[in-house]
Amino acid sequence: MSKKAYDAESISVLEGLQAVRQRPGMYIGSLSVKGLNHLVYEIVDNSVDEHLAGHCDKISVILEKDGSATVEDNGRGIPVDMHAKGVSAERLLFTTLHSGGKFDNESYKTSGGLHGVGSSVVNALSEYLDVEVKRDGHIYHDRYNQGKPVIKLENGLLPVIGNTRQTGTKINFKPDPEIFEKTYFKADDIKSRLHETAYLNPSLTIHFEDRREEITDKTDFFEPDGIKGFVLDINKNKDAITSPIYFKGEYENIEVEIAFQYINEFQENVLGFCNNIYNSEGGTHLSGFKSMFTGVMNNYARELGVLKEKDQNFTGAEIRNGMTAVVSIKHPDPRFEGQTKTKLDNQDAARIVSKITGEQLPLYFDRNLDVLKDVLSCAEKAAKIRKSEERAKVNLLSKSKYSFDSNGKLANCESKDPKKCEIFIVEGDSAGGSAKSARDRMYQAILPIRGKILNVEKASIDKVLANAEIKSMINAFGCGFSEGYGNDFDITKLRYDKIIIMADADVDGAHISTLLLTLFYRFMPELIYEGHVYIAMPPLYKVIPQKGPEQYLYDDAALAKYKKSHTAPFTLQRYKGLGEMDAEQLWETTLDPSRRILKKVTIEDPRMSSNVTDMLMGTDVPPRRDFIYKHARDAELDI
Ligand code: TSJ
Repeated sequence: MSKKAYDAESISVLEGLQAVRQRPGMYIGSLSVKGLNHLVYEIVDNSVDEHLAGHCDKISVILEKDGSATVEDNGRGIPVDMHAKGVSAERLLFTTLHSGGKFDNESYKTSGGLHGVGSSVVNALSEYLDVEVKRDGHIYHDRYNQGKPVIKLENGLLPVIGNTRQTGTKINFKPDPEIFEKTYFKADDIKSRLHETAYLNPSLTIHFEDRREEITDKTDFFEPDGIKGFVLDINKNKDAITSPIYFKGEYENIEVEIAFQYINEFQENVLGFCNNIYNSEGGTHLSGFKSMFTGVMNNYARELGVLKEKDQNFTGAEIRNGMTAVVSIKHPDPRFEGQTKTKLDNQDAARIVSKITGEQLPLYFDRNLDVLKDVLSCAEKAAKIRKSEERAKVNLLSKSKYSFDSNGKLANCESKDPKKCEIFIVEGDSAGGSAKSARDRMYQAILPIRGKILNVEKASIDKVLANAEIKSMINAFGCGFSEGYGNDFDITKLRYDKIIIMADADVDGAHISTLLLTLFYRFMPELIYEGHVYIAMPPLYKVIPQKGPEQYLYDDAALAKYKKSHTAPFTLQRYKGLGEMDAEQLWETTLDPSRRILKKVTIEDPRMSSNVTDMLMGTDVPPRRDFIYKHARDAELDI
């Protein structure tokens, strides 16, 4: 290529990265912590590819004190030799936008998680990115600022900064604060993703270090038991009915690995992965597994006489009642569809997962009849519940379908425009009364509930639906409810944009909030996924200085701060509960959209949140306290 042609090429390359900086959201999805963490995953995935290609067994991820991240592997090292286009292959990798595929056609495509970004996108969005490649006896160095190379090449080749017998790649990059709203990586999320990667790659060791705080957090993730260990980990605090069962197989270049275990719970948790990427919307691998599993188990149920001639087959959901499963496949050419492009779409994946499941399941169950019977009794339990649930639903619908608020406690708002309306779920009749007179009647509805609502984690479906407080919430929201075996929930019918939980700022209040969140999470999860659920933050204190304005303080930290900055004497009023505030105070502090503080409830990782609900509602107190403490700090405030 002539010098001129190359210059033209490099200009268009820079324009490509400039486009990434101009519209970062298009390439990384989110500019908050989620997108920030994604940069790390994107880089790590390259090393995992090198592992899948059979050349790397160690990856290290370090969150550095200066806010940068270092990812290092012991693979072959990114090729640094001159590429056809007259520039080091490494330069090309970091400066060209590529849509998957990378430049190696033998390795698996990583399919690029949520948004298919690559190393060049990370480079474009980094204040700096530093590269060290160890190969051919040398250590090569390269560096970029905001995606632009800062090192001049000699004959198109990278400078050598040392010699070594080792091979590998080390990247150190600092997300650009001009691009990202937040620049502090969330270590817990990164750790849990790395742990997951370790389960999916049982011969890979991933070292993690967080050096940002005084005490360095160091962990090695090495999971030689693979996805079987993953299933055990997901179920670690559960009452197991079977041991984890594992099988694998390969056809037409598609590798399939499956592990599943039954626990004593009325739900299923089946997770799908393709080429190490979690498929939150599921896909063909899961449908192939599920349909064959249902078929095989119904055959067994007939053979064993668990189902009599007159009985209907078990439904798939009944057969998976209590099942936790991980289905992990490796596919040479995965395709994705769905709203977030995380649903596997390849038909051959369904066929081959189904085939392998059909071959392997009987090999196991023919020899383990006790386990088979335990699994079938889970399905029988589910079928029984379904029948009582159908009866309960009929009752609920016939009693309350046409009465908007059957027990008359809802003080509805006047507007019928769901986008503008909010509903406050208020604990206690007296606080409910104050809230009713304090509210903006046009847009704010008040639903008082009495005392502690039912813990739905522990109750059967007919009890849940018979509960008056729960019924009045389902009626007020207007969308019905969903449960494992049928989905009658319709979010488009939601009557309020915000559902605001208003409970006292004490332990009992926190308990009521958790009970409500559990209810929503189990039966109306879309409310949370789509960001409609909030927690009101009533103030803990009011300070009345001898001179100057009165002020509400929302937590102890705010009080400490106030004490530091105000030395003049003041009276401190502590609110014990919402009931202590009069209507005006309640309006000023908790209802008025321009002054109140709301915490938006979000679920960051659906894989872990089921465990979280469980932990919050379980009997174990210390982890719950830690959780509330930790999340109180990083909850998103909607002010
Ligand atoms: F994302 C990235 F590019 F920044 C990056 C790549 C980051 C990190 C931490 C590691 C890597 C990476 C790339 N590790 N290992 C590799 N391997 C290759 O790029 C490679 C090496 C040799 C050959 C070959 O055919 O000889 C092919 C490839 C793709």
